[in-house]
Amino acid sequence: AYGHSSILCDVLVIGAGFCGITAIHRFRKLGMKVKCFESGSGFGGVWHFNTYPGARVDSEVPFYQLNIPEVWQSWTFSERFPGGPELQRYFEHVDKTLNLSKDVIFEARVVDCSWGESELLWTVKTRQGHQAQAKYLVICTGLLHYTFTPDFPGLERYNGELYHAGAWDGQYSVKGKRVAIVGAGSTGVQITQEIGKQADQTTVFVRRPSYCLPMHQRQLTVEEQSQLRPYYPALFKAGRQSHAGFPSERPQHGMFETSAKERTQLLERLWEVGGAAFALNGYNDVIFDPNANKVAYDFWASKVRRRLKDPEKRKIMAPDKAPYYFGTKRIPLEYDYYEVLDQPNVSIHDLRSAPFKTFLEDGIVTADGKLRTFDTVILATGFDSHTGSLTHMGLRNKDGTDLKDEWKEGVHTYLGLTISGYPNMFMGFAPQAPTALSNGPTCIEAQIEIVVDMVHKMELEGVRRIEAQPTAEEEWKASIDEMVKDTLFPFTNSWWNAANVPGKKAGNMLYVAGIEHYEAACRAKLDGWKGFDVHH
Ligand code: NA7
Repeated sequence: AYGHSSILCDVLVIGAGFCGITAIHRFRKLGMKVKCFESGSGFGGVWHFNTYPGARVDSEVPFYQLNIPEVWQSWTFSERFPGGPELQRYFEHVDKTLNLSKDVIFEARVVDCSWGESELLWTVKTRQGHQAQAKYLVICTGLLHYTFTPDFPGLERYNGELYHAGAWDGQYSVKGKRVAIVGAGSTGVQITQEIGKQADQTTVFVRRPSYCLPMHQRQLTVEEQSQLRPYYPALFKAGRQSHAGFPSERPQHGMFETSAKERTQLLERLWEVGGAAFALNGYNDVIFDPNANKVAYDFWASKVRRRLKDPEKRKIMAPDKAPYYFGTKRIPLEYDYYEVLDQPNVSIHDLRSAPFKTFLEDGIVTADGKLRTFDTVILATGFDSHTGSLTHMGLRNKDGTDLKDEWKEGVHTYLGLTISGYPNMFMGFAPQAPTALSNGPTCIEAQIEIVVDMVHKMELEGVRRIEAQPTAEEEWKASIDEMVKDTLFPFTNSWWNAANVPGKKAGNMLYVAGIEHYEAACRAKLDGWKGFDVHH
């Protein structure tokens, strides 16, 4: 078709970020013929597409990398929390080391996937005219691929520079410009932290503030990484056996089973460690008990308020009463976000007190009647999360129904790895798994190892077709909903529960009990193929 010959392979992987790369590598090791379609022009997934100023990972070295010795033995990061450009270089190193490119077709956006029952093959087509057939389809398209732009009144009229952070123009400079940034999630925080230093005037439009934690960024030396490298296998293993992918230790007791003095000492210590320590190693009841949660919020707010001299800004970014429970929405890391916000040439507009009224050709009017003009508007408004990539690729079940239509009434998966109606199809880093609550590469490694083991088991047992049972999906959903039920997560809407896109069926998308439990739960099903229809 269209001048491309059809590819025939054992495994077709879609997406070449951490997940797709892990899949290509592991299936190759099984001796299978693997090919990959990637919509972008390079490796890295979110790191390929999110090139906005300030893009940086919030997971610290050494955990945010592939647990593949030939890759990590020959790579050194320069910072505790590596930035976007360094991560892109890392992916080039991965490509070279594993010789990946020969099996990846870039600029190949999948638009059609259909299952052929007679030949037991998936046929996958791309917008650019490629076609592939494979026994197994492994979808690694990530949680955050399709950008989300809210339906802001008059936005189409605005004719200054307009960017979504997820589709940044690398050449664009904001020097001397008046810039609006909409959004204060992880992306909004990172972009504000950089753009606020470069632009002439910056206005940040905030609906709910993020509860940012101090990154305590620092340079890493070659020597300290050489010294740590022998311990990587043990560290990666400990990550796999942990909740979030980082070895961590929480107090065994609740927040109120200790004296106020000890409590404050622990919180102070974790604050000094920086990164996600305050969230990961603090008291577990913060996520269950509103009173414990309030203590965490008040501690956080007292730290942040000190860094904002402007009382109005303080009120918006760290209000007296928490606008939502601490830790129930993604916690970004920052280094001088609050100092940047406090600059006189940076203003904050509180969208809760005065929402957008309309965008004009050259600016924005808010409900309080204020008109502000801008050269540039940057939307850091997030993504059609969890399902966006899966529902925009013409992925059809055995009866020809598009997943897009099937999931309108809600997401269903089995183990977060398969979907009933989609034989011999697997997903990594998809809904109903520990994904967003964990260190990406660790969760991915656990999931892809399970998928590879399933395929290996099929091959060994002469199983030609497996398919998840709808009842098994219902049980899976019930079990993960049960886990979240007593936590404070359901009280907060965000992309974590797919509630950030109006009209989309929201709900729990996460396996909140952590990677170690997740993996055990999945593996327990493999013995005897529990929950699967199996055909030899
Ligand atoms: P997020 O976390 O979904 O943040 C989106 C931001 O945009 C957030 O501040 C939203 O406010 C704001 N937003 C979204 N819709 C609107 C409307 N209609 N009006 C005003 N403000 C709006 O996306 P990010 O790109 O920052 O981060 C995604 C993940 O990437 C991140 O969690 C990391 O894991 C990496 P809200 O908070 O909903 O009030």
